[in-house]
Amino acid sequence: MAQEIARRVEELRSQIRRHDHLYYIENQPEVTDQRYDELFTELKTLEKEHPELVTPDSPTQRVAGRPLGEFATIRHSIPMLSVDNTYNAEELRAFDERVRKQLDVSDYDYVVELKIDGLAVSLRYENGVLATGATRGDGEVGDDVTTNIRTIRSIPLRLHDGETVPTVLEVRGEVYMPTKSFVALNEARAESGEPAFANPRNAAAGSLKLLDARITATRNLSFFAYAIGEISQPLAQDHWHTLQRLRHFGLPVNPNVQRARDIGEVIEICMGWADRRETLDYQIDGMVIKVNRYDQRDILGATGRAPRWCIAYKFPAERAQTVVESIAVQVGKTGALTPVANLQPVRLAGTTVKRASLHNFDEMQRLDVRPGDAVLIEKAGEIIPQVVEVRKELRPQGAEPFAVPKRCPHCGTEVVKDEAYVYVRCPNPDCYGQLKERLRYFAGRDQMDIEHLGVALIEQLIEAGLVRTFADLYRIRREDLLALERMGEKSAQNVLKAIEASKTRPLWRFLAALGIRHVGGQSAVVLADHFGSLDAVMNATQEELQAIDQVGPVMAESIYQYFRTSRHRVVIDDLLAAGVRPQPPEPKKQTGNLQGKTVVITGTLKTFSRQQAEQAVREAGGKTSSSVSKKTDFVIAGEDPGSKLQKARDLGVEVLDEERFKELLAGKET
Ligand code: 3BD
Repeated sequence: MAQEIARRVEELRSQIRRHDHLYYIENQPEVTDQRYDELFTELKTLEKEHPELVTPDSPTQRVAGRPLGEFATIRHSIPMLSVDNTYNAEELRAFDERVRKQLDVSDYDYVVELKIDGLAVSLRYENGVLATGATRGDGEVGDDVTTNIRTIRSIPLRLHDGETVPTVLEVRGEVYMPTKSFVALNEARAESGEPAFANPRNAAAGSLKLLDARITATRNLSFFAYAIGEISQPLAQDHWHTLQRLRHFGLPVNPNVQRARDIGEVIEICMGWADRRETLDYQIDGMVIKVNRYDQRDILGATGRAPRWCIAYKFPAERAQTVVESIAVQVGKTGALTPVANLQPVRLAGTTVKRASLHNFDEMQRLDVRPGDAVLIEKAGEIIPQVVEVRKELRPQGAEPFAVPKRCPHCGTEVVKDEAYVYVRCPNPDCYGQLKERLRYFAGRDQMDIEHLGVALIEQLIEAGLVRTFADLYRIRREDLLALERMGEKSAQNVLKAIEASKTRPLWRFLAALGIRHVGGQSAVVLADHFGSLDAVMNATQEELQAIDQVGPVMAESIYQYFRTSRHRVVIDDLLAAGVRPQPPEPKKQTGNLQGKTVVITGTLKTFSRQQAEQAVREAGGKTSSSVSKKTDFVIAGEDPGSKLQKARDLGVEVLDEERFKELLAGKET
């Protein structure tokens, strides 16, 4: 029993980590927020019942959503908190009970806002001028996306002067992509063979975190303000009037914000919007309910990471019932076989759905989906439909479980089961199905970005026997192309030009394009920046890889093994021989205030966890060490510092308190 629980805890952790990675790093979530919350809640409950199982690396022990690393970072002077979720009226009433009990009065009111499906950001205005824009990140530290923020037309670069603007005004709000732009963007992506964004939030995040702000400018992002962060003098006594003031400064505040006198009104407003959400030209995924008065907010305070004066109500995801006509097996670029349900077409949230992902065979068996079953489907973040429930009471007689394939449906090779990753895979590196997916991915917009090389052409090239490896693409001749159906002179030229242009893509694109398991675009950027050259990445040891902040043991092993496989070495040599020259990243400017300094941290700090403090040192260009020596430049001493402080004094090493440390990070001279 105890063993079973320990196993379940580990399983939950590994699933949550995987979903975190898909969500935060790759921007490609696989499950709904609700499913994620379920996994997280189950883990939290088990850990509470079995505290001996809690480990420091459990997902419950940290705040998710670290910055991605390709931008400079900004530390939020006041942390950006999260909001707890509720899913029904009963939970909303329970929230109100807690508020009433703690306030011990009945004269309080709520502000009810739409929950915009976007990305939280912080905008800092200094003397009325937009100084910086940052993503929420993990709530403490976010990415500096000022250049991209400045392309958003609804964000004023200068606040209106009609009223006196505070010297420092940090506005928090949501950057979002209007539905029309979101649909158009996904259509364009589908046309060029790129994966669709799962929801407007991912589209907004993906667009805001582009390294090239010129592309951000084409994405038609917009913004709504909903809170203030740091401020030099308060704007009002309550949230409602603060929002009015922000509006007067020329900041976009959502016009549908409402005041409610009690929880009954709150619930009425929430349910009303659940039905009317289609009338908006942006997507909302719920409502946010906030106690209005600041003095009352102060009484309520916050638990760890969410204020007690605020709660989100998440709309139930739209569901539809239909029938599984058959289950098909797809092969991915790394050979993973995934089951897909072919459905009787059904309307769901604005589109007709014919297929739904079953993710993997474990998930298929967990749900017990069988051909012929009546199922409920739901759109994960509004776009990718998935089967969430089987109506077993409606199961037709004789509906048999779908057997996990023993052979690859494309090449017939016997499959192998990958215990750790719940995937069944085709081990044949020459499998036609895999080859097609690998090439498609290689040429995709987020990898080598070869324009005009879509799926149809890739299929033609493979079938004509012209392409079997990545490098073959670079050996295609004009007359090869002209021999293909539907290929004119002009198109052939365009294709050749696009292929030629891809030879000098940045190293990160090259690394991403190889299709190394667990390495997506963001991880590739991290690897390229860290190692600086293809050779260095190829020769990195597992320890060196794992020492990188955003590389976990699974990714480290995957990368290490990839480059130790002779077949992959051949692929790379072949690409280089064909003239591909991945461009090393531009060296980062060395401007940190702790450049070249060695720092030892001892004792407990008030505003940083140990990890955060170490990260701050690294970001400022310094190194941390665990022991004090003559080479130590500074010792940062928190509360209960212990023997390291004494050692520092003995050796004459400079000792800084937390305040001094923060000043140093902020750029003040020592
Ligand atoms: C919205 C926090 C507080 C200022 C904390 C009360 C969690 C995303 O329209 N108010 C809103 C919306 C989001 C908010 C607050 N009001 N926080 C709010 C919000 N009308 N979406 N959020 N966020 C924003 C978050 N993001 C990523 C990971 C974890 N949490």
